[in-house]
Amino acid sequence: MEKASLVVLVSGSGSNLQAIIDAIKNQQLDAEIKAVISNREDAGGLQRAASAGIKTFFIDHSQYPSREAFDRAMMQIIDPLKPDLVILAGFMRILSSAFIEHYQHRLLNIHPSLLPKYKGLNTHQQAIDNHDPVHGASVHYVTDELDSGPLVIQAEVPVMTDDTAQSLAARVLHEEHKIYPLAIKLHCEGRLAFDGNRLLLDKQPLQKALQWQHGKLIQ
Ligand code: NHR
Ligand code: GAR
Repeated sequence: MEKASLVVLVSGSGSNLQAIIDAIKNQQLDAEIKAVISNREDAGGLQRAASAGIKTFFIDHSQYPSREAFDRAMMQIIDPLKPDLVILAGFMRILSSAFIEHYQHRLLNIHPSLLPKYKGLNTHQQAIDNHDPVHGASVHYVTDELDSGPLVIQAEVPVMTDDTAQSLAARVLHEEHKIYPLAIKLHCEGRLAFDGNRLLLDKQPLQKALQWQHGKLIQ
């Protein structure tokens, strides 16, 4: 099978991007990152990409008259690269339906909560405030409804009584770095597919997310 091409969108430090770069380097993932795009010029993710010899693009959302105009500018960068998969890795702009439809079924996000709990922002503080015993991260395909597309993999972490949003975020991020490359690998190997809007794994409906537990994927 030909190596899959990826485009990664970031806004922040890019540690998930780094986990993907490392998985490719270590031959755990047979793919090539064609470009990394950021809406923030100071994103650590742009530096990580440059250090890995990956083409980078900075595109400032505040210079566009609408969300859709910004999204169309990103599409003009992405489309000539013909990616098999577009990856949101700490990308912080909500995307318009024009963008979502264009990359339907080949757009993945990682979200720092056990979806459907805590859609949107500030997930770690919400888990602490609600005294949740567990928290975690979810990889999902992106649909028009925010943080609600079909789930691929989830990982849980315990919430400690003395956790701050920062300490909890770090524990979650560690799991993110495991599950995101794995979900990307499943997509690139052609093991994930859609039947209408239903997600299939190895041709069977994926009723609930795969769970990452004790270093293994469990169905
Ligand atoms: N777009 C769509 N249409 N659907 C999703 O599921 C998306 C999406 C874009 C990004 C990531 C998501 C997350 O995992 C994501 C999922 C940003 C915001 C947000 O409110 C919410 C969710 C996510 C990403 N962003 C503010 C906005 O006005 C800006 C915040 C900032 O710049 O710091 O876009 O959590
Ligand atoms: C990650 O925890 C990711 O799940 C979250 O931001 C962090 C990015 O870290 N994403 C969102 O909150 C999307 N709204 P990174 O830049 O080091 O990968």
